[in-house]
Order: sequence, then C-alpha cells, then structure tokens
Amino acid sequence: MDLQKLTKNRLLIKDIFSKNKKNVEIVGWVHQTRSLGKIRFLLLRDISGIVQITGLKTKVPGKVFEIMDKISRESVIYVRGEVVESKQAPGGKEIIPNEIEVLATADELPIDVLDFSKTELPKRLDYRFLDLHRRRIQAIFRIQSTIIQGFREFMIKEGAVECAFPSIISSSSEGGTELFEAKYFEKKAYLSQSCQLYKQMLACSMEKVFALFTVWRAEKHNTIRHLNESRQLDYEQAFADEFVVMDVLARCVKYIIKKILEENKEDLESLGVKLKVPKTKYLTFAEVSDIMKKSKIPMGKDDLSGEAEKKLGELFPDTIVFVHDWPISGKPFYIMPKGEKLSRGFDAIYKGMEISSGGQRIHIPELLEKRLKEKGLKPKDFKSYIDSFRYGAPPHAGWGVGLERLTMLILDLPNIREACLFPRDRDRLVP
Ligand code: AMO
Repeated sequence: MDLQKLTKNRLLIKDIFSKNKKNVEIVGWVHQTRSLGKIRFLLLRDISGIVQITGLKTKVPGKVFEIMDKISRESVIYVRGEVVESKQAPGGKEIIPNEIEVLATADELPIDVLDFSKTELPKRLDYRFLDLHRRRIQAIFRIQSTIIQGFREFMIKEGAVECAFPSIISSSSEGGTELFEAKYFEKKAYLSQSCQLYKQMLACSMEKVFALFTVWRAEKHNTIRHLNESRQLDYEQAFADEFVVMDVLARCVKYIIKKILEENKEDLESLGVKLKVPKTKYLTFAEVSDIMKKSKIPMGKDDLSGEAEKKLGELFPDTIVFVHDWPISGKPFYIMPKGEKLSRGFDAIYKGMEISSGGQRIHIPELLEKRLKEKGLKPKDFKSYIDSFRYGAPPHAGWGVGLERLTMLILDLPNIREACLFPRDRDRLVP
C-alpha cells in the first residue's frame, strides 16, 4: 500500500455522507460483517464514522467477494469503490467495492468491542488498546483533549506561562506519606507527588505559571476516585490570595466546559451526557459543617467526608462549590494560616466530588519552618525551597485540578479509570 498516495486520496467516512463524491478511497476497521447468500455486508469504521460496504457476488470482483466473506472483525482494510444511494443502508448511502486490500488481519477478539455491557472494566483495561477501538471510548479521550486544550487556551489568555517541572524530587511536596521511592545514583529520591514547590518558586519570579503535570501517589487502596498516577492542571499566581485564584479556577472550569459544549457535541451525545456550564458557590468550612450537622451527615473536624462532598453535589447541582476558611490542621504545610485555627486553603467540589484544592501559600521563611515542624517534617529537607523565599518573594496562591477526576465528573463516569487511558492503580502496571 502506497501510504503517501493514500494520504492524498483518502476520504474520511463522514465526508461520504456530506460530500457528493462518486468514486472514493477509504480505510478503516471492519466493524461488523453479515452474509445473506449471494450478498455480503460489511460495516467499515474510521475515526469519523461508519459506512456500509455492500458486495453482490455477481457484481463485485471475485477476490473482493472472497475477502468480504472471510475478513475478521476489527481487521484493517483499504476500500476503493463507488458511492451509491441506498434507502436500506445506514445514513442513506453505501459503497460498492471495486477493490479491497487487507492491511492487517485481526485475531479473534478477546473483548466484545460492539457491546460494551458484555465486558467488565478490568478486562477492558487489560485490552485497553482494543477498548479504544470503540467510538464511545474515543469520545471520552477526545473530550479530555478538549479539557487540556481549554486549560491551555484559558491560561495563555490570562497571561500565564506554561512550565515544565522535574518529576524526580528529593523530599515530599504534599506531606510525608504516599511517596514512591526511586533510586537516584547514591541518593534516595521520590517520584513527584505534585509540582507544588516548583510552581511556587517560579510564581515568585514569573508571576503567573501553569502546567499539565503527572503526579504519583503511593496510596495503597483501590477506590473509584483515586489513581496512583494521575495528571494535574496546576496554576500559581503572585500577588494573589485564595479568593483571587478561586475566581481564576471558576472561570477556567467554565471556559473548559463551554469549549466542550461547542466542540464535542457528538461525543457528548454518544456518551449520553447533558452538560451545563456550572454556577459558583462560596461556603466556609464552618458553614458546610453546620449544613452536614443538620443533615446528620458525618464529616471530620478538618476534612470533608466523601458523603459530605456528595451532599454538597446534591444541594448545589451543576455548581462549583468552593469551601474556604479551612481548618489549618487539615491543610498541607505550605498553606498560609488565617488566625489561630483557620487557613487560606480551599477545596473545590463539583458534582459531589473534590476536583481541586489550593490556597494562598506561605511566603515567609520563618513561618514555613514553623509549619513544617508542626507537621513533623524537617526544615533541612526543604532548605532550597525555604531559601527561595528569602530574596524577595511576593505573596502568592494557586491550585491543582485532577485531570482524570475532572474528566470523570464532567462525563458522569462511574470510575476514574474510565477517564484514564492507561491507569496505574494498586494492581495494574500494564498495559
Ligand atoms: P491535591 O493533593 O488535593 O493538591 O490534588 C489536587 C487534585 O488532584 C486530584 N488528585 C487525584 N486524582 C486522582 N487520583 C489521586 N490519587 C489524586 N490525588 C489528587 C484531585 C485533587 O483535588 N499541590 C496541591 C494543589 C495546590 O494546592 O496547588 C495538590 O496536589 O482532583
């Protein structure tokens, strides 16, 4: 197959229906096959759509008929043929093939790619490369791509600079636990839990920075909302407190969702998702505590429970709920205290689950050393980070949104693994 010639001549399947082209060359995957005596039907699928190829024994070349008879599902073929109107064919048009070339023959399929309900998620993930043949699954990741592009577009419009941070770190950035150890020559190192310390150091010179950053958390338990490797949409801004960046986050999520509504209409339809641009609500931690007390929903003194997050989702549907004035004991060492007991940290809850946490940071070295000690961490392990605030560090704030978490919630997916191409969890390291 001359792939350069094919690239020039190929028509996408969706264009068969929208354009009036008679002789076409298409490629794709064999979606379904059917034989009725002297007639063979084959549904061919590419990235854009599905079309029926119809072969009458008396009308098509013998070799073409033979391939149509034998070809296995999900095999990859090239078809040159004629487009004809057909009332029975899906979309009102079908292709009468003059030539078919098999580019790759598929083995017997280990999972059913036509009927999603027949295979449990773990098995689908074992064969994720094949699971991704399904248009419904492709829709999830096309929308995830829009989320990433939307984040980028929004941030660039805000005047932020995209940055790349190290993924091997020497000490914890989110607290002592949940670290994956790595060997770094003679030293002990860790896989990054977040780009927290680096984005802060950078905001102190570049003012507004953002990143799409992979993080690793060695959480031992399998849940429907946690991964051991996930990606974060990170933001950090100088001369800002938590309210400044909560507003940035609200506008950013709204921008992303508007973009999905504009650009992924078909994908949303194929997933059956009715998406709305969210509203915004601000509540203090104490107010949330009161609401939960009245509803008899348990929650911690310095953390929300899963049930409390769910309740917020029910009380405020299609709303980003910012919970601020968070007790300092429930926030990481880098969050700025507010008075004795509270902090300038917040969580953002959307559709009953946390999508982001953030806040104003400590930019005062002495206070940072005090907070590290209070959290049982050693200031000497954070020397270069603390030192970075000794030479003119402005007050600053920021947040991180979980990419897979946000995708899961936007699309009402039942498990975060559905929103991750190749999930890493307690039991899964391949594919
Ligand atoms: P945090 O640890 O709350 O904050 O993470 C921010 C967001 O990332 C997502 N997330 C996860 N998603 C899937 N699996 C996980 N194990 C996981 N852990 C976190 C969530 C969460 O809200 N540096 C701070 C952010 C900041 O203050 O800027 C941080 O990492 O959606």
